[in-house]
Amino acid sequence: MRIVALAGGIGGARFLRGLKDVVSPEDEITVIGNTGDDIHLFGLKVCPDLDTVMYTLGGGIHEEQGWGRADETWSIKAEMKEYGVGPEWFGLGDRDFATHLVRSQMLTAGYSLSQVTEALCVRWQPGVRLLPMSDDRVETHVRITDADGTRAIHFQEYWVRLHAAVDAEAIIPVGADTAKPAPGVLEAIAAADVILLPPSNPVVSIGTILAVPGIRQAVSQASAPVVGLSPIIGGAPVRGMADKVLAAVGVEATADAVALNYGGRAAQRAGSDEGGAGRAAGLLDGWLVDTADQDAVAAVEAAGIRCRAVPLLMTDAEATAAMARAALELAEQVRV
Ligand code: FO1
Repeated sequence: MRIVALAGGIGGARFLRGLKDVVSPEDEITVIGNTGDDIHLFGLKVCPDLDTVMYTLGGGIHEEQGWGRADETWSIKAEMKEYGVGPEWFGLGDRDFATHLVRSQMLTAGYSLSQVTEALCVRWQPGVRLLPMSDDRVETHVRITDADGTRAIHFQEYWVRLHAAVDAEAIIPVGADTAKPAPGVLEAIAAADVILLPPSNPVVSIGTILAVPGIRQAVSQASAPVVGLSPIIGGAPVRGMADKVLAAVGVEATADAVALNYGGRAAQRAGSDEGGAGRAAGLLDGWLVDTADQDAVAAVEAAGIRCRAVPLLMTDAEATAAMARAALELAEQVRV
């Protein structure tokens, strides 16, 4: 079976680890990774979401943090501080720097981000095919207003330096409108037997992937069943600050609101939906909510999206595997 997952950082990577535990050896998993979190620092290109998937599935992740390397040291960071060269707020460890050095050296030599990612994965053997959503530069910025006035700042500054403490007025995936899907992305979606939307941030992770022209349409028109898992449990994000960016796009931080924002596609699959002018094409056939959100099931089903309530807290490997199993089961139930 060919499984395609659109994934962001920590939540997505952890889910994928559980997915790997439940699939058979002959199944292929293709991950389309978000690159909107990418940031250029010290002349290097850092790809947080691609690296989190690669390190998590490859066994190098710092487990508690969910990002960066295990057994990290910080000599380079300390030396940069001595030189007074910032930013200090983004923690790049010595081992992690090697990834960014190899990536940046290859990009400078003319390799594409896809080729670089493939090369880095030769070392890490994540057990999935990891494709960047695009080889073109896309960087998510956030418009905020604070004492310094209204301005757009890089997503990482909003997330890491400000801890999303100020309201996000707008989320702008800079470059998305002219970006092209990376080689193999549209083909993987079209050839998929199952498409999964893991519990990643629906705005800045999965939303950014869908903002690359062609990707949302490809998912919406895919013959494979599309099943998502709610990143919101009991009205709050499990980790991170998804509620802050959901507010920026006018979506309530509830399990059903996130599903409705992705939209259902039962109507268009039945051929009865002429696709309202300007309305984004619906994506979902199925949606998993946590047992705490049992009362959200009816609203999701009313939108033509099959919905089930199962435990969605990735407390350990078994819980995560059970979630992945539930998602694959729901995919079979909604397969037309
Ligand atoms: N997140 C933090 O909260 N603090 C950090 O200092 C930090 C550094 C960092 C370095 C490399 C990397 O790949 C990720 C890093 N992250 C850090 C996490 C990052 O902000 C998030 O993983 C994603 O961008 C959001 O999913």
